[in-house]
Amino acid sequence: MSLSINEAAGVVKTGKYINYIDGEWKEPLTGKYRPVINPANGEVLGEVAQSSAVDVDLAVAAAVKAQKEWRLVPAPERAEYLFTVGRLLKEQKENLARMITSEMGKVIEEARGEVQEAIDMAHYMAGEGRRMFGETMPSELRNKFAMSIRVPVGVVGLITPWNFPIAIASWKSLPALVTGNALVWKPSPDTPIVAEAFVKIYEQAGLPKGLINLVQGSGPEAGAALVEHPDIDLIGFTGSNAVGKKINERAGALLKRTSLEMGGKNAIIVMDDANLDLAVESIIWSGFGTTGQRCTAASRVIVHEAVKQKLEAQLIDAVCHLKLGDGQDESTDVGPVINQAALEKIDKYVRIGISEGATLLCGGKLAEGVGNGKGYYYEPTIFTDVKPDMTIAKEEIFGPVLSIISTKDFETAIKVNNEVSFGLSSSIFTSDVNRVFQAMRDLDTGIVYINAGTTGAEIHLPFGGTKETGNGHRDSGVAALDVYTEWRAVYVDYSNTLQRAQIDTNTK
Ligand code: UN1
Repeated sequence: MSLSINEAAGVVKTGKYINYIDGEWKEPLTGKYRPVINPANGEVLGEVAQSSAVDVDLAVAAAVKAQKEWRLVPAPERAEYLFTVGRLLKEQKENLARMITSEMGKVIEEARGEVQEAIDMAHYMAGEGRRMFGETMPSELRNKFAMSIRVPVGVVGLITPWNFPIAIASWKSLPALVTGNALVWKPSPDTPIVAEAFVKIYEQAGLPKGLINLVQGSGPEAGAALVEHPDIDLIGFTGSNAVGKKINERAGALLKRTSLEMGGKNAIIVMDDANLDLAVESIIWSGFGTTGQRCTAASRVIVHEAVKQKLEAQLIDAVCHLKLGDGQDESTDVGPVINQAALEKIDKYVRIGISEGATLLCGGKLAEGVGNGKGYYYEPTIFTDVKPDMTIAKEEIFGPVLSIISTKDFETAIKVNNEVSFGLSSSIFTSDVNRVFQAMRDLDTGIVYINAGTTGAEIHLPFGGTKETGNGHRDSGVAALDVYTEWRAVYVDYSNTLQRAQIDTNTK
């Protein structure tokens, strides 16, 4: 078999990407596989298992068994494994980054940033092993002690996307483990290679067997089996709105917990008093970084009419300088999109934009002549004169397409930002301190940036959004502990008498 990408960096070898169940690497019982493709050049990187419910059953059984012992391990001791995971991620940072670029296409500098995000998360959540604060509070009765403590939820099913294949997996797996849960993880079938590498790091760190189980496969088969499984207590999901809704409906009927992080339609507001040069740089970075395939990517620019023309001219000029290509090349600015289906979806939206009357400023078509011609490249695209009710201004495209919407004032800009169905990230460029604080209050998104683009969330803050972006939960930050733990209220009565709350009190 030929070695594929960047042999020198010692990274991706063609091979079979299989399951990890109860501490062992196992072929799927289905015996089915599908190819893994490098989106930059169409090269086959290997094949990934297509597991089904029978594989999921084995993984869940292993997790149930392992969690029984794990929940009794003191959290600071659990955290020791996480510190080791952090160290190993750091040691293997470059290889992991190369893998990410090979299988999902983001440029290498961003892939390194993504691995760093997982490292940060490992260290942060390891620290939680010595915090994981509960509360103590006074009891209303004498000689009685009251407190709340966190207990693990149990066995957690994780379903993660391809766009941040290690960072998002780290946001969910690390807090779940440190709080005493066991896991069954189904990564995206587009990024099985880095998923395997991440599990190998857990294995190398000596994590007891059965605590993390990897089931490679598709959403409709392996993912659905995870949602259906009676021993799965919680589903942590990041992905499309359509799939998230289905998961929530089914999990709701089964009374399972869900933590869902779904799309965005994020906007950058540029006011007439903004630093335009900074706004342009940030729009390019948030709009076309990761080829627009971040949940946090900017896909709308809401610009004050007084600076619209100037901003457009500067954006067109900046876009011209973006270099498309294989992300393994350090000089590439914009990599491919994930696959053929994504390419077609993006192009479909661009056609809709044109037919609904938006003005194409640049791009608007598949990029030709990039690399060997077999990759999935789309030209960075900017529309202007977009009206808030146009399809391209409302729906998530998940590609390198920006829509410029003009606004006459601040209030309208906020209103336009808020009237989409998603609420992940938003941003405003202005030098008016009053507007800054109004924006912090009124932008209806889970993340708000002032004088910075919509991307770049840090792992010690809550990540997630309002409205159809999520279901009220947050990844990362201390908020993640609320997802993976239950609150337990504990009362210790040391009076040696029957004391009746609400009755035997002196507060009458
Ligand atoms: C995502 O796109 O789902 O805030 C994650 C950011 C990154 C994470 C994005 N730190 O852009």
